[in-house]
Amino acid sequence: MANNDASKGAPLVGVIMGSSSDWDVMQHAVNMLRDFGVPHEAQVISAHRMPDQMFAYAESARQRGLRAIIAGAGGAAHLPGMVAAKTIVPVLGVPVPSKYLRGEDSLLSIVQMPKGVPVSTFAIGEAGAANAALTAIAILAATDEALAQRLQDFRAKQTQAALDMTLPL
Ligand code: RP5
Repeated sequence: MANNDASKGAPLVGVIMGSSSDWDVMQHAVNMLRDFGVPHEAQVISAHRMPDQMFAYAESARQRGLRAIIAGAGGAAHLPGMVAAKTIVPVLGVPVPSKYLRGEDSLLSIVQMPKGVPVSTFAIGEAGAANAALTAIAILAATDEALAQRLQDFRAKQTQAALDMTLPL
C-alpha cells in the first residue's frame, strides 16, 4: 500500500523498499523529500516476493509522472536493478544494511549493474538514503527554480555549520 504525501499534488519521486524492515534507513529519504516539499510516495515493493507488482510499478512510473525512483533493499538487493530494467525513469539505489554482511552485499548487488541499465548507487544506510533524496531533488531542481534555491540554502546552512565548528583545544 502506497503512502502518499498527497497534500502537495501528484508524486514526483517514488520511494520503494524491499521490506518494512528497511524503513529505519529509508525514512531518511522520505524525511528529506518532505523537508524540501517535494511530492512523493513511499511503499514496500519486494522484488522476490511481489515481482508482478514490482513490474507494474516500474512500467507505470513514467506515465504517472514520477521523475525519479529511490529504491532501497538489503542482501541480494535486486529491486533497484530490476526496476531500472523496466523504466527509463532514473533509479537511485540505496543499499540497506543486512544482518550478516552489514550491507556490503547490498552495495555490491546494487552498484554492479551491467553496462546499459544504470542504477545510481549511494552509500550504505541512512547517509545513502538522504543523499539519494538530495539527488532526486537536484534532478527536479534543474527545471524548478524555487526548489533550486531551497537546495542552495540547504548547502549554505551546512557550510555555515562547518564554519562555526570549534575544537576542544
Ligand atoms: C530484502 O530483504 C529487504 O530489502 C530487506 O532489506 C531484507 C530483509 O527483509 P525482511 O526479511 O526483513 O522482510 O528483500
